[in-house]
Amino acid sequence: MDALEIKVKDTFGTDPGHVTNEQIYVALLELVKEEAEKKVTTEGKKKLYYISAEFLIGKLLSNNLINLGLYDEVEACLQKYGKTMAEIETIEPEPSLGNGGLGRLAACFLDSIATLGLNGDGVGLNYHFGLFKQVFENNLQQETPNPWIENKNWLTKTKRTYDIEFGGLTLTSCMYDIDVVGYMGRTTKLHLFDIDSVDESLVKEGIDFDKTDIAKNLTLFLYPDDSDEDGRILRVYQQYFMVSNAAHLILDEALERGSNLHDLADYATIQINDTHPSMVIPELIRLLMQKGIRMEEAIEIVTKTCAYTNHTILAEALEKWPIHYLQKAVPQLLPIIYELNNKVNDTFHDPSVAIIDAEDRVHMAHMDIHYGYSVNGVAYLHTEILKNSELNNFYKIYPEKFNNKTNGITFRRWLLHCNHPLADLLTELIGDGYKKDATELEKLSAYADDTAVLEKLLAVKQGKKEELASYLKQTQNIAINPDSVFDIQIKRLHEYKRQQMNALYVIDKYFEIKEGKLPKRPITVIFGAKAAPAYVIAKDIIHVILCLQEIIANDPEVSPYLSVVMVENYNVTLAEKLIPAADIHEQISLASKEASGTSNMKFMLNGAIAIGTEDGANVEMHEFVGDNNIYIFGESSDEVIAHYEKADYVSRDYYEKDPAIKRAIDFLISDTMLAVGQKENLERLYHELLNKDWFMTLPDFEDYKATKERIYADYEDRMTWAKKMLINISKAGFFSSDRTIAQYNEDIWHLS
Ligand code: AZC
Repeated sequence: MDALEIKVKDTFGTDPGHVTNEQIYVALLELVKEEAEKKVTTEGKKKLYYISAEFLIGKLLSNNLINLGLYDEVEACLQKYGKTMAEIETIEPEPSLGNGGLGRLAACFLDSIATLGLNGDGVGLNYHFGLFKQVFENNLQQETPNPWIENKNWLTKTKRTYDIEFGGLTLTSCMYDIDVVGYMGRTTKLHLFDIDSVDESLVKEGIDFDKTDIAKNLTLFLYPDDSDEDGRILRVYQQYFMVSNAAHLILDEALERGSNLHDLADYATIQINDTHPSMVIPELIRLLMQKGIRMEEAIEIVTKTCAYTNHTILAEALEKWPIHYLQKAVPQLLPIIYELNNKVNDTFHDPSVAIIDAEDRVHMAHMDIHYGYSVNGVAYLHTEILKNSELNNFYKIYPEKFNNKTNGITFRRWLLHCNHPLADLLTELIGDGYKKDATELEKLSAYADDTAVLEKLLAVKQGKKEELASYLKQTQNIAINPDSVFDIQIKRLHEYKRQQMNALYVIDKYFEIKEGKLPKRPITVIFGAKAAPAYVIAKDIIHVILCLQEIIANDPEVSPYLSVVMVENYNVTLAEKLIPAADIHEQISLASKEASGTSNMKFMLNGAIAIGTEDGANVEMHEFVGDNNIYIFGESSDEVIAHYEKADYVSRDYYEKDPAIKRAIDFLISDTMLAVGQKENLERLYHELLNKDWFMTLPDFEDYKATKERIYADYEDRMTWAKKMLINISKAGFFSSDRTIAQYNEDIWHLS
């Protein structure tokens, strides 16, 4: 009997043919948990704690089975009973414990930590609804709660609890664990802290709730709306709850392993993932002092233990908390933060590197840099920008702390799990060594001119396009033509990522088609994105895309040649369907603004070709694949930075100078758009682009358009295109998170 048969027999007293899919899911859940538990080890003196507000883990079942080496056996067993893993998978809810790249990166990193057998765990929060669920109504985004915790799930409640004190309130935490199974490796833990008193019924209309009742709302949502002060203070409560629990856990485990706390840095290293966990620094100092260590020494110990990763240069994303928020939520930290600030001021006498600014705000990143031992960016260009401009004053003080760790993705989820046919083809051609050592993908380049292989590659892509088409039809009632070219942009909605530029291009194409200039092959432009609930312009951009979708679908002159689709509630599960099906992927951020990007790597690995700016990790991709295998356009990051410095960009000049731009922008408030859209939203975006356009959509538009024409034309030479696909895949090895994590370990963590 197979493992699944035994499990079903033990649990339900029968065979898999006589139970429901839900019951099979439950049996597999149990099976995986048992197998994962067998691989928990805690070897090594030093342990890594990766603290993050987000862990965008996605569904876990298939991935865990793959990593345990059980997938094929289970799939074969299911087949015997007329079932498939694909069916079983639909039962699993997707936890949305993250928002975008930062959270997905944390999840990929845990997979690689486990795979490499490193002694490290993740620490975060157990949000009951995670990020909101997106629904579209009247071409507008609405937000609703996204429950994911069911009776049977991946969480295991542990006995670990701490009393966490806030100003005037003490809450008792409980720790839940999710096993993270490495690929043929060990199991690490994702520790998610929560409190028992959270009350889900607090959430009434949409995602609104009483933001002041901390005992009931603390872990309801990831990123609760921060457009008012109560919302922002709630975020401080959340962050402190996360790091205070983490700090207690770290000290307890270090003591258990023999530390005397003076030598904490030999037993623990903490990676602070963006600034959300930054309060771990003063909290650890506070706890060490409680245990009798003098402040000076406590500061020294913590500085040797904490390392900080920066994920963005956008000023608004670098957290600065007003002192009075901290005074309210975590008054016990303030004396320590004041002291940390005084030391900085006494040493450097430079307000630009102070922790507390003249407006009484605490700069979390500044605290991380002064009181951590490593600062890293997430792609070559990003780290250079940090060193040379954004954080230059800090770089001058601490050049030795700065280092780059170009992001990576786990090839288990983003190839083995999401694209079985491609993984099989690769194995057939180069063996399966690439599953453990991604650099082996290079071997594929031997087939760059092998027509039979190129044909197979195209067939795999076509199969995935057809799968996506039927999936979207089934799940969202969206019809797309698998014989069209799939041109995909999926990522958080943000003006710097310039979904609006893609939308303006769609408008331009719409006019060309109306004028009789028809594309050689129909084009399907697919978007997936959530906008932060309080980010008004981002929601306007979604509105425009949805309006275009409706207008074009209902225009018989245009719809045979062009269609626009915005998938609803873009999440990891959808990404797993969209990425293998993509022909072209859009990485069109304003140069200098995208720290790295990670969807670019996932698409590349799945044989899609990028159109992109020289930004983030695109720069490194470009270097690897060469000019012929990526479509680069637009101003360079130096040019963009110069515009900001000189403040010389005037969007209206472009509008007046370029008739195509004028036509596209005017269309936003045309009768055609107003017939399906909301005047207020459309006019707001129109004025924004015309009078501000802070992320410089218009200067790159002409080049973008020309490059799109080139990429669509090149797509028609199918063999040359397939060769580009193959070269992209063969060069993707560098972007494995196994490589990234090995580098973190070698340069920062030093785990044995
Ligand atoms: C993202 C960056 O925008 C993206 O470029 C990067 O690839 C990713 O982190 C992982 O490093 N940032 C976020 O998702 N969120 C924030 C607040 O920066």
